[in-house]
Amino acid sequence: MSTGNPNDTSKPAGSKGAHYHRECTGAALETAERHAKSINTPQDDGICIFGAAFCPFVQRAWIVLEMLGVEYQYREVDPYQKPSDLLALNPKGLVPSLKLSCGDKPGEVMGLGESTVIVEYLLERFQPPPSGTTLLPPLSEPYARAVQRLAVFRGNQSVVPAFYRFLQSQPDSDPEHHIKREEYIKTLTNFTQSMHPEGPFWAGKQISVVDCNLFPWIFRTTNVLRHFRGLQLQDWGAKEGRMAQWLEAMMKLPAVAGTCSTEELYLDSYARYAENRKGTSQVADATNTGRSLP
Ligand SMILES: N[C@@H](CCC(=O)N[C@@H](CS)C(=O)NCC(=O)O)C(=O)O
Repeated sequence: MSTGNPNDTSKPAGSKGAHYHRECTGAALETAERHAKSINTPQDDGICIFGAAFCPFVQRAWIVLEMLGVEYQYREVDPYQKPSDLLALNPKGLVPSLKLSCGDKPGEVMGLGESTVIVEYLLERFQPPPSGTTLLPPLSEPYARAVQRLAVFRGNQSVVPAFYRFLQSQPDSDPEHHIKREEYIKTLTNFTQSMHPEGPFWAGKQISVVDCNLFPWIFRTTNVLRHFRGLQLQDWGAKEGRMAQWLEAMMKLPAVAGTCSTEELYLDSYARYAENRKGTSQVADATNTGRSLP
């Protein structure tokens, strides 16, 4: 039997025989390996992202790094065995965290946490981005920028917490399980309805900060929630129509596909959430106690 302790490497957090992954797999592993080399010296203005293979908050920042085409180092850490250099960057010990030597004070290393703040920081710092792909409308269109930020804000308030409420709810013992399922589907329906009608991306032809920020949970709906909660594509409008078009367009982008591990990794990693094991994570604890997510 698994101990449920995510630090147990022999039979750690997954379901029977599941393996606790301490590195990415598949396309994400290739991307991580391409970015394994340290560029974070006081001389070279480097960025290092501290990430964990399974983490959707990491994936949103990672997609943005890839979309912008910037130089960075990817450093895989176990956020449940917080290494001291992670804690030095971010006292909460959460991933993603950025390690920056950004030249404001030469030689000084600075940390930054919170995935949505990290995304905003990257968008501001790399202007224009090396890839030429801007993920927000130009500064001359402040309203259009605000609308996209509002969609991110709404997604963070709805899709993200409802995902965990549904995943952690136990079908056999939670009398509200069905309600939580319907509530989650409703957040996805609302998100789909807020999309540009023609697409393929949220705002139309161009990928935006909205797509990058929400993709990780919607992607995990296609594998984690399908596997553990039986949620099929047709149940949430993803088999055809606008959501299907959006998912297909997102998965075609190398910056997105290249941050996805294989399905096995997600199923192993989320078994502890699906069984709602005690002490799974700060996110899981907050979900169980009705607090806002960390
Ligand atoms: N609000 C944070 C949440 C980040 C977060 O919860 N990350 C998880 C991994 S998905 C973590 O580091 N968990 C470690 C813990 O629970 O102690 C963000 O947006 O960056």
